[in-house]
Amino acid sequence: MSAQTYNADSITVLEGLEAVRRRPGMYIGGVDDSGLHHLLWEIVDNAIDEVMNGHATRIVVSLSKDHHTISVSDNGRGIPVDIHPKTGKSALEVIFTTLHAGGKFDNDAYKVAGGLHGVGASVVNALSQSLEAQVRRDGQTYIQKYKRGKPVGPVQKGEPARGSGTTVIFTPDSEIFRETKFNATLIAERLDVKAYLNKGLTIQLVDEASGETVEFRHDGGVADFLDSVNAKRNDVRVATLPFLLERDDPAEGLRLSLALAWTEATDEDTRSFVNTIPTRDGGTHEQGLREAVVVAVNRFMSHHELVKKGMEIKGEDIREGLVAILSIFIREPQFQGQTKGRLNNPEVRAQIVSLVRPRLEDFLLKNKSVGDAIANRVIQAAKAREASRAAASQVRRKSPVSNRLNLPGKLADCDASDADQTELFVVEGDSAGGSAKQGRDRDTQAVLPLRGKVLNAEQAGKAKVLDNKELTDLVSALGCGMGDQYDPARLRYGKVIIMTDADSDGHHIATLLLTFFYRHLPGLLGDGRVFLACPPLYKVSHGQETHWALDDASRDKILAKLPKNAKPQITRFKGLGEMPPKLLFETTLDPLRRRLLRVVVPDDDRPYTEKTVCDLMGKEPEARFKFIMDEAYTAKDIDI
Ligand code: 2B7
Repeated sequence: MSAQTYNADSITVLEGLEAVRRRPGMYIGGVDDSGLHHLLWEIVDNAIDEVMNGHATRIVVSLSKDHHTISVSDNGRGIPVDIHPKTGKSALEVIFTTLHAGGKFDNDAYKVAGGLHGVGASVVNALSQSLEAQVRRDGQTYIQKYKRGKPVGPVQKGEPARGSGTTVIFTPDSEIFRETKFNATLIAERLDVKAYLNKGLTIQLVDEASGETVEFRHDGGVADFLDSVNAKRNDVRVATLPFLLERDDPAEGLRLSLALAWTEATDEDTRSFVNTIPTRDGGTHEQGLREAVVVAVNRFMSHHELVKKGMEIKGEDIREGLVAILSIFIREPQFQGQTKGRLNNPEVRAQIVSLVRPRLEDFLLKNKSVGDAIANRVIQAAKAREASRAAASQVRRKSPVSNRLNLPGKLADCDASDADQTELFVVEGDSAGGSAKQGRDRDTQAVLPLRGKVLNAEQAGKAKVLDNKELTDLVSALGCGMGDQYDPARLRYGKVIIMTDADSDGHHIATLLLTFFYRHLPGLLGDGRVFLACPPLYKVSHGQETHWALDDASRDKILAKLPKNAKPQITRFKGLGEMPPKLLFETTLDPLRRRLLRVVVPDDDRPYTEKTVCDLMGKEPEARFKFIMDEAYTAKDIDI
């Protein structure tokens, strides 16, 4: 390239985009499935900006047959294409090829600075093997194509256009991403939420693979969103009437939509959004909401003298079972945290308190039966908290963690005490427990056999969980406490390995354990400490060769590889207990030979995870079984 065409400006441009390609994680979090979809969210968010500012009403997302290419269209103003006199480039090209191009082109109020501050388009372009931007403006179509972030040619005039808008078609780069196939279900869920948060917006999702088009439009806004969340969670509301608030205060620079309902659920589920960006880690707006709710309900309860003497009501009691949708629009959101999932604007907290608190209080006073139902729910929560505190202190007294003598009797502990080296096998049944105890490496491997089925922690309150011997034994063995008393520093084992039979009973027990961890020891999952062992189901012997198969499919694969007239011996293990200790060690316990699956909770999409746990722990055992089969085998194999 000659010096004339390759000027200083274009060098910085290339350096910028090269930096994105060299360290994509810095911009989109990673090159996994979540990073791949992040590209799409960036483009969709640019279209949503046009909607939020009142210039667009319609977005169409279209997935190609192979799901490797995606197109997004809006009917907004169309990205400007005029030439910037200094650079000699069109605004369109600048937006798609330079970092930090945001802001200059757009003085609109609610900009989705979802972490990338307007550089989304160029980041997506840099990480796409090909991208095409089409603009409809002033009766014309303008097109520019790019490869890996670099223009293939100048902006070209295309067909005459009716109306205005922007279309972006891109194919993520397979050199960058591990997997480049878009997930239609995940996309549909996200678009559905966007439609709830922008009343009057129509979003279409076209899947060319199935030929189906789904349309998302929710004129009921957050009120309908709350209904759908309640339905998906199988919530039982304590009062039929939800609290709804819609406010637009241009002077304060704040627009707010809020829907609240109290339910019989034992968790609190707040889904908050800033300029339609999910704020998974909360922030100042959620703080404001919490404060407003706690003060309003407290004042209602004391106004009607609903709290008996001697009973203490805490904020957490008021928030138990609360399901909330909070969507705000502000001018200059500042996001914080690793994944930019937390709102950091300090002024927002007080703005929300002063907006929500008096109106919620007024609502409760005017709808006394709703207020009473909520008050009863709060009192029930306070009583349950008291009961579980009493039970918890009992458990602690029974088994102080520092004292090995107080570990559960059926635990076969290991000799080492350094959690970096130790592992706890949680095993189904005494007979498998016996095999594991004999076969293990006593130095580093401990075994805790479970008798019978574990309590379903999804359907039981904390007090009941603390009453369940299998679970309290497990917590005592782990030593790290549970719930808000979880302390990773006291964890006695670095790996917690669930080892159950490879049948549906075994899967069920593993599921119940995972549910318990998810609800009461989420930190353990978050720290990547929970694993599933993979015991074989078949042994295939042929002459001197021995093969192990985890399931029918891998058995068939092994058999297919044997010589045509081979007569192999096939042993099917009915359960772990049938396996001699030495074999159990060789196939499932030995760190050098075994396969473990690490259980991770995708933090990409909280509602999705929640839904999975709900499905998983719903009435149908089939759904649970399917979950374990699907998730365990799609989980990454790890080699230890
Ligand atoms: C900061 C950048 C990204 N932009 C504009 C105007 C309209 C517009 C956009 C867009 C995604 C897929 C279809 C402003 C903003 C660039 O400057 S981006 N529409 N849609 C979009 O990206 N959709 C704009 C002022 C006057 N006229 C147009």
